[in-house]
Order: sequence, then C-alpha cells, then structure tokens
Amino acid sequence: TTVIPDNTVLCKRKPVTGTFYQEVIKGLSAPQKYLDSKYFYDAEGDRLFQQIMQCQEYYLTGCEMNILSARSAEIAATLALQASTFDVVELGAGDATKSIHLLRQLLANGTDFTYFPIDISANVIRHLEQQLPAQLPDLRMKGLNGEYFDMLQQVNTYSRKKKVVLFMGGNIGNFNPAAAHNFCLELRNYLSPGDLLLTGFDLKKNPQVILRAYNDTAGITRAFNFNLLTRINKELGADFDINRFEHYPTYDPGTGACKSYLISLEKQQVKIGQDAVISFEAFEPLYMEISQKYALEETNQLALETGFQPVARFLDDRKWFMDALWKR
Ligand code: AVI
Repeated sequence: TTVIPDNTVLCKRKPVTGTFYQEVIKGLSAPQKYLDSKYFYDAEGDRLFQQIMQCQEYYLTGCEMNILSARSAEIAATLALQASTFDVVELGAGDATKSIHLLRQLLANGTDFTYFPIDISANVIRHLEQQLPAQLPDLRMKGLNGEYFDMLQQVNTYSRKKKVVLFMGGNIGNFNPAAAHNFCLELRNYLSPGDLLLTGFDLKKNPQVILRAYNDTAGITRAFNFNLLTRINKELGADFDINRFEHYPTYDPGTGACKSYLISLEKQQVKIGQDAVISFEAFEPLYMEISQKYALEETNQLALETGFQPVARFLDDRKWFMDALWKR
C-alpha cells in the first residue's frame, strides 16, 4: 500500500495468478468462449445450488431421493449379492442426504462396512463428521478431503475390502460425453476387479421438463450462473457487469445435451486482473455448463466401452432418473 501526497491510499494489487486465473483466461480466450462449471461452487454458489435443489422445477434431487428412500432395501440386497464384504466410498458426498438411506439400510442389515465420504470441500467433510454420528451412531466412517482420485487411492491405505463407490446426483452429466467416457476410464483404473459403482444418470424425458429445470421462474439458476462472473470479479479483480449478459439455457433432445450460456448483450470489453482484456461481440455466447441427459441404452454403452459391466438399475417412480449399478 502506497500513500501519495493528497493522502489517497493506493492499494497495489498483487497480480492474480494460479489455476483459477489460468483456466478462466484460457476459457475466455478460446474461439468459443467457455468457463468451467466446477468453479460455480464458492460459498455463494453452494448456497444457490442448495436453493436450486429445493426448486419445484429442478426435479433431479427429488427423483434420486425417491429412489434412495424407496429402494434402499433392494439396492442393499443387490450389493450383498455382488460382493460378500465391502466398504462404501462416496465421491462428492455433500450432505449425504440421499446416501444416508442406503447407509441406514446397510446398518440395519448388519453389513460390516466403513463409509469413506470424499469431498473437495473441507467444510463438507467436517460437517459430515460432526453430523452423521448423531444420525447413525453405529456408522464407522472416515472422511477424506481432496480430489476424487487422490482420495480414492488413500482409501486403499485404510481398507483392503472391495469398494462400493457412490457417485450420485447426476454429477456425471456435468461432463460432456467424451469427458464422461474419460472419467469412467480413469475411475476404472482406481478400482479393482469386482468393485462396484452406483452412479446417477438424469434420463432423457419431455424436453420442456428438462429446460424448465434449468430456467426456473424464480431465477435461481440464472443467479447461479451469474455468480461465477461475480466470483471472477471478486477473486480475480475482473469487471464483468452482469446486466450486460443474459442467461440462455438450451436443450437438444437429439443429443441429450442441456447447455447453459451467458449471452453478451452488446459489444464490450471485460478486464480480468491487471493484464487481461477480453472482447465480446454483441450476442456472443459464453458457454457455462453442460448437464447431459442419457437414454438407458446410452448408459449401458458408456459402461461397456469403459470396462464396466452394468449389473442393475434403479429408477424413480416417473422413470426420470436412474442410479445404475456397474461392476468393474
Ligand atoms: C450438480 N449438477 C448435477 C447440477 C446439474 O443438474 O447439472 C448442477 C446444476 N446446474 C444448474 N442447475 C443445477
């Protein structure tokens, strides 16, 4: 900080660097501008996502809750048939409100297992370690805070048993099909033969229902998208004016790609930190997120081409969402 003669205080901002900065600049400099949706989840993004999950139009959470609350006995029985003993690992455990049904059922069945929730957020793991024992006193658990694959490897230092990996919430949909393929291939490398994966897929359905889920009337999903621009302003010293962009979700019923864009409403320049200036043309799209929807057959194909065997599928009453059980 420098004080100049008229007593104005100038804050010399440290140049912003780091992975977040580099990935933002890379995305905004690409011929088709994009931002990585993994950056949606700062504290405000987490809060907005909680609100999205409560939204009447956002059916995904209710569907998967329906599967877990109504069919945990069936899921637990299927797991027991597939593996005589196992531990449960959850990728992106969040608040475990869905998986708790399965954990409770496994305990009721007398299954001898340890639960390893993995999350990138230290807060989430701390919260789970405080809250879960009160709800499930008999649960043995060990929370792991970090990247999925690093933490999956760490599980091996605690457990020699087969793994049942939970990857719920339709998170696989936030990869485009090629990236989902690569994710499954890489995940397979961290698993051993006989390990199981229970993963959520949002299924193709009436396109209007899908589009409404990403364009709720209360504008929460809109705010969720804009929050990433606000985050870039705060953390990287940028000057995005969100009033000069419009939220534009799309759904292609042929490919199942539900994509969200922010459209620049005018020709404009945005400064990122001290050194970067990004030019937008009028109506130029900024691609924010994909939420890929699948046909049942496409999920089987994904399993088979990445070295998994589809073993069972659990759908909600409306058949809008599926938790698929695959075996490595
Ligand atoms: C986290 N993920 C599964 C959500 C989805 O449906 O793609 C994220 C989300 N984006 C907008 N609404 C919800």
